[in-house]
Amino acid sequence: MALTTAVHVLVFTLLYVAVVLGQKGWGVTYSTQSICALKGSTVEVSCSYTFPSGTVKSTYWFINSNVNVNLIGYSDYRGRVTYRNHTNNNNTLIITDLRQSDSAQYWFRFITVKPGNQWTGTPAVTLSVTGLQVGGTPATVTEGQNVTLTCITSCPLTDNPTCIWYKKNVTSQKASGQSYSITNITSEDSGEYYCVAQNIYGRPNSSTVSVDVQYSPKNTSVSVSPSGEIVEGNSVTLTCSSDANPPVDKYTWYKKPVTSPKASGQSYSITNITSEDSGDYYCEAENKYGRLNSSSVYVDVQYAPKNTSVSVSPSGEIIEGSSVTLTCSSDANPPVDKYTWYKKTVTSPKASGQNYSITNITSEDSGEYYCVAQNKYGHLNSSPVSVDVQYAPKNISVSVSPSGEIVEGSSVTLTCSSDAKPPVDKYTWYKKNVTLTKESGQSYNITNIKSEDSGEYYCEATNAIGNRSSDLICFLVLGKQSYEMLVVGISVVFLVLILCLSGFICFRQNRKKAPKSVSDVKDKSDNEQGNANPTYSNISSVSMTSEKRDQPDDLHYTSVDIHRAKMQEVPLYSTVQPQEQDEDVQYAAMKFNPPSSATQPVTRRVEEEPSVFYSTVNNPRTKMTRTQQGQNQEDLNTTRLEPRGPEHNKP
Ligand SMILES: *[C@@H]1O[C@H](CO)[C@@H](O)[C@H](O)[C@H]1NC(C)=O
Ligand SMILES: *[C@@H]1O[C@H](CO)[C@@H](O)[C@H](O)[C@H]1NC(C)=O
Ligand SMILES: *[C@@H]1O[C@H](CO)[C@@H](O)[C@H](O)[C@H]1NC(C)=O
Ligand SMILES: *[C@@H]1O[C@H](CO)[C@@H](O)[C@H](O)[C@H]1NC(C)=O
Ligand SMILES: *[C@@H]1O[C@H](CO)[C@@H](O)[C@H](O)[C@H]1NC(C)=O
Ligand SMILES: *[C@@H]1O[C@H](CO)[C@@H](O)[C@H](O)[C@H]1NC(C)=O
Ligand SMILES: *[C@@H]1O[C@H](CO)[C@@H](O)[C@H](O)[C@H]1NC(C)=O
Ligand SMILES: *[C@@H]1O[C@H](CO)[C@@H](O)[C@H](O)[C@H]1NC(C)=O
Ligand SMILES: *[C@@H]1O[C@H](CO)[C@@H](O)[C@H](O)[C@H]1NC(C)=O
Ligand SMILES: *[C@@H]1O[C@H](CO)[C@@H](O)[C@H](O)[C@H]1NC(C)=O
Ligand SMILES: *[C@@H]1O[C@H](CO)[C@@H](O)[C@H](O)[C@H]1NC(C)=O
Ligand SMILES: *[C@H]1O[C@@H](CO)[C@H](O)[C@@H](O)[C@@H]1NC(C)=O
Repeated sequence: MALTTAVHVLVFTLLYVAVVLGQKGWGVTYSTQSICALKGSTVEVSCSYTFPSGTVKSTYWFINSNVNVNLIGYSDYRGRVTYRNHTNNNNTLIITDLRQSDSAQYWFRFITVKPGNQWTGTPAVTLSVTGLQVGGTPATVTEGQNVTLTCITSCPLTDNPTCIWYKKNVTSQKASGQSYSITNITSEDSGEYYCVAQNIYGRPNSSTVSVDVQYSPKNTSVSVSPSGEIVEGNSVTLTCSSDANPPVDKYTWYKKPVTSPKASGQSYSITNITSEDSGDYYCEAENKYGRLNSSSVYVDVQYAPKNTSVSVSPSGEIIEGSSVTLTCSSDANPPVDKYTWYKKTVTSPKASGQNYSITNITSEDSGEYYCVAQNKYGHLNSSPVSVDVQYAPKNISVSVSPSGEIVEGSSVTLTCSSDAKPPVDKYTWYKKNVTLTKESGQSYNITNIKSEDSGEYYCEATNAIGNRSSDLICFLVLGKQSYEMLVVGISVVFLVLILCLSGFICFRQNRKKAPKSVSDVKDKSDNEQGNANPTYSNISSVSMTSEKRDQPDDLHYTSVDIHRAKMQEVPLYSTVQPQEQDEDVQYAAMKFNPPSSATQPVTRRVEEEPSVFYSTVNNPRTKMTRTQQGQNQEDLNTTRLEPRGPEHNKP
């Protein structure tokens, strides 16, 4: 079967078969009796003939035992047959482009001039025309196998032609030789192969053979459709593709980090996708030769901010003066690109940025805060957090009950009030600078009051943050008998006041505003040194005084003293010197109620006395020991005067 014999002809290796010579010297000798030739090639058959005498008239070849069919004129062989006459009674038949149908028996016949003298050489020459075939292809070829292709014919060829191997659609030759071995075959070796038997008479080719190299999945990959950004609510399809032969018959989907299958099928669709669907997806492709996982594809589901919240740092209570940072956090994809801060009830934003810091926080900063987180898909408000600024007591004041004059033997209640957060948990009462240790409630009761109880009182309010003291409240206890004098005193004072307001009595002071703190007072005092001289407006109190005057200074006057450079006091005097005389000391409670409270560090007691307004009624028989100026009033009836703030500044 192998291509071991010559492709075409035989002419040169004639084996002159002993031919039966005809009677009387007639005979034909063929060079061979049997020839196997390749389809498409050329065959030559020779013979020599003998005859007793005479001259040969004609020679020809015929087939199919039909002596009347000269091959030259036979349509099936038209153009493909040539006879070659040689001189020494030698003849050759040449058939080109052999066809399978040329397989037949071929006879040579010659005729001499003498009629009836003709001869056919028998037995005939047998010609077999065969196709070239490729053998050796296994039923299935898988990658890594060794495959040998062989050029084969159905009968032994008489020559050893050169076989050349070609891959179809690839024009260059792959190899030469009867066999072609492909070791460690790969998918690229798939294709159609044929061989060509090359010789001088032609290039007969073989039929093609298909080599189909099968392999397990390769290059498994995932594609996402639609491409581009994926937003919550979208539908997304993942498609698995893989190069495999035979094609993939099973796809399995996984989502990291879970290793159990999530779905099967070449496509995996997620409708109404949510942020929980974000993650790394990959697929496994499988055919009968194996399986392969793709690399993973990250599905990034984007969404508007969620779970916006505010945290406060430091946590715990917030004390006035400290710093607080509010931090907004939100889950968003892409991350929040804009944070806005609001305080409830305030419509305009307070700040922007993820952190909002309030330094030196004050009680006005107390309130509910929230933030709004925004990315390109939307925004979300946090729920509000409350910032509750705590502070030491402020605006501490003392009220006296009952109001009005205090007469010996009556009862008085002092009540301390203040603004504090958390609320005041302890009140301490002082008389002058002496602690009234027994009394620590918000109210301080004095029953059966005596003149010794006169004095300056103040309270100190304490909460968890600190403590502060009220201004002094001074009250004087009136003797019972001086009540009438008190009435007179009050009348005088009111008169004086009315006169003042009417412009008869003028005084000026530059005190525009109550000092807020001790240091403020000092500053003001320094500035106002030049104006610190007392201004007196004296009037003759015609209606109130009698004709008799006992003393040179027995004048009726209202004095206003804004001297305060040294003592930080702003006393206002209204001094009336009546001529009546009473033995008893006559006091009226005076409330010192300057507009501000001490704002010294909360743990320190305010040493300086605050502004004090005095109104005194001069009484020659009594001695007012508690005078701030040490001036020459000897006898005073002091009455209560409620300061009216700015009104005192009016000319
Ligand atoms: C016929 O002639 C050819 C060429 O001369 C020669 O090679 C061949 O041997 C001859 N055949 C016979 C049978 O004599
Ligand atoms: C293929 O041929 C190579 C080299 O001839 C040899 O090493 C290898 O073992 C063969 N493989 C198989 C599967 O026969
Ligand atoms: C070879 O080429 C022909 C035509 O050019 C085409 O039809 C055929 O599919 C090709 N075969 C291969 C295996 O590429
Ligand atoms: C077979 O081919 C594969 C891929 O080209 C290669 O990795 C492998 O080493 C080869 N094996 C042999 C035995 O040559
Ligand atoms: C073989 O040769 C014939 C004729 O030349 C041609 O038609 C055919 O396509 C060839 N086959 C191949 C596989 O090349
Ligand atoms: C793998 O597959 C992708 C898509 O199917 C293709 O673009 C790429 O060229 C392939 N790579 C290889 C090495 O085959
Ligand atoms: C593909 O991944 C899955 C899950 O991790 C695993 O069970 C399987 O063995 C992997 N397949 C291959 C071929 O590695
Ligand atoms: C999509 O999912 C959300 C949350 O699960 C749901 O509220 C909404 O109705 C769904 N929309 C559709 C069209 O199914
Ligand atoms: C804090 O605020 C108070 C009142 O506004 C101010 O007096 C004080 O100087 C501020 N302290 C600092 C450190 O800014
Ligand atoms: C009270 O204050 C006066 C003068 O301001 C002072 O001399 C005295 O020592 C103080 N007493 C106490 C107990 O602090
Ligand atoms: C003080 O007096 C008021 C009313 O007179 C009374 O309600 C209060 O309980 C008294 N406080 C003390 C501490 O005695
Ligand atoms: C050889 O040639 C053929 C045609 O080419 C003729 O038909 C034959 O008659 C001829 N034979 C001889 C003996 O001349």
